[in-house]
Amino acid sequence: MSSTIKIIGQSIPNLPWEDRKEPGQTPVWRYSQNPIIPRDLIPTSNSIFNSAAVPFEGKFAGVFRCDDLSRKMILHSGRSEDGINWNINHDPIDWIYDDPTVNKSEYAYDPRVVFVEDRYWIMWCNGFHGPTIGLGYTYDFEKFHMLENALLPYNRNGVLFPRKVNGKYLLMSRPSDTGHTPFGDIFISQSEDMVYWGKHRWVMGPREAWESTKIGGGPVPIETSEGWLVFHHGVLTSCNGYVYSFGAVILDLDEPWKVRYRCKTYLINPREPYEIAGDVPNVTFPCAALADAPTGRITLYYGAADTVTGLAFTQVEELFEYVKKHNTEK
Ligand code: BMA
Repeated sequence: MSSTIKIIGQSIPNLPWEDRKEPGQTPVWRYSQNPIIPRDLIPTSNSIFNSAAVPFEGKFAGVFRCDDLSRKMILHSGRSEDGINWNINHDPIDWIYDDPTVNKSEYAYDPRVVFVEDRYWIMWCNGFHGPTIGLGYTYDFEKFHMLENALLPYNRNGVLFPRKVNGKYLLMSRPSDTGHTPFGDIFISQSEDMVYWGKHRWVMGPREAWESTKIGGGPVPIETSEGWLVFHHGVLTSCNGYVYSFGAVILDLDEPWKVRYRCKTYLINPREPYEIAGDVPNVTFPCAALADAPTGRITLYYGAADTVTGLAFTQVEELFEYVKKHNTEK
């Protein structure tokens, strides 16, 4: 079927994929073999979740949140032939940095990875007198360079766009507090050099019940002929604690702080056993998406119950149709 909505991006012929087996309530479905990454894949890991994968040299590479057995949150790199079965380095990423002040990283979690211009950029929640947005890069997933934190504490869910827009790099973020933040809107900051970030723009705040406590960016935005496709997580505070689901919005291509369509319903919410039971029950938290332009297929990596990692799939045209049909007016 030829799609009227085009993904502007690369072809990933070996995209991890599984056709939908039965109809569902939303246009996103889970991989039948979930979770793809068990909590103890490496000897030192308590849990491996909220992690990022990208196509790399015809295969796949990624940066993984591996909380260790002392429950420290640490980033490790990994490689995969098929995007499903991963070899994660047993040693954490050993960052190269110029200014020793920069390496004051008390903890690191929830990485995102994106290829921009000539290298793979990594953003994560970095402990620097409170959580903020860490920034680094690699060319080869062997050597990793850490730069200055992009923003001041307190901030989480830093997500770079895959290209400059109107001459500026764009970074989504979610200002927060020191703890389990009970609020949160998404903003976009702009930079000419990946060092100084300003011209902050408000994008959106919580709206529907499933995301009524706070929202935050998920995978790197996907460019399409109709706007930037952004998956975001949303949190509901139930009488039993936080519930993390995820949904989607379509942002304006030239001014991405303008929301074109916003899906009223979640796309995935915690309901499978590995999503509702784990170190933090009831969490589905996407941090990466692979988009295959020729077919419109999108594969999402998401953390489940802060313990393991799963895959979910969608198709761009079906997704846009659903988002537009369930669009919420401001
Ligand atoms: C958020 C982050 C995520 C985590 C979620 C649920 O504040 O710490 O990494 O998945 O809480 O615990």
